[in-house]
Amino acid sequence: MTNALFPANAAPIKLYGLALSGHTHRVRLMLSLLDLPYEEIVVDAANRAHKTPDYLAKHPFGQVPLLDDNGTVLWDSNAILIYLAGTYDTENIWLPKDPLAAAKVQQWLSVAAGPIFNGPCVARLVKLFNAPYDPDKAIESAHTTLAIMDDYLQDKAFLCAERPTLADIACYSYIAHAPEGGVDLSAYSSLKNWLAKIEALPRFIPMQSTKV
Ligand SMILES: N[C@@H](CCC(=O)N[C@@H](CS)C(=O)NCC(=O)O)C(=O)O
Repeated sequence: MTNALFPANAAPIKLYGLALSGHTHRVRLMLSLLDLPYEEIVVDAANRAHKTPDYLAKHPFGQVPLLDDNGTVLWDSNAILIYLAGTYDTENIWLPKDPLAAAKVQQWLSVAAGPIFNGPCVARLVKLFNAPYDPDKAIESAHTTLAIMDDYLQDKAFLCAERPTLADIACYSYIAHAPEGGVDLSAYSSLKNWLAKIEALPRFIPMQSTKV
């Protein structure tokens, strides 16, 4: 049974991504949670396929993920989450229509694009791909953000509501994989409970782990 809002004869949604990219994972996870048909096209990053004129015509920053939903082309993982929820959320739970509730989800999309990127994501980029960032600064920044989130989640099931929203999906991937960047999660019990609740959702799919 696939998503009731997805046109019956339409081709599967195309997701251009990378297996170890948390930005790609958050989109892959949302596609799965919404039970949408999709095919993933692995971008040949080693050969800089994401910097070719063809790819740059679709994504001016030459990054993954990129989504192509039968000709509707979108880049930026958080923007893609908003599109998917707005178009295919049969229950209207992932992105509330109420402006205040929607703004509260947006707060966490900004946390995902800012502090979570600069902390756990960058620490992992250094460890896995030798990215040219300061690892100590990224690990310290990760702990600052994770401690705030752990405290915030002490009396909450999810970031914005009793049910998961896009806020949780945007923040999940790089926090779940923070240990791969040398960021120890053991002190953050609320955060670990929150990760487990996301992992227990029907149709949850994990991101590939690495040996680091
Ligand atoms: N704000 C972007 C960030 C995406 C991003 O940083 N993607 C990385 C992989 S995780 C990438 O494509 N890096 C290659 C590059 O920037 O050239 C999003 O949310 O989609």
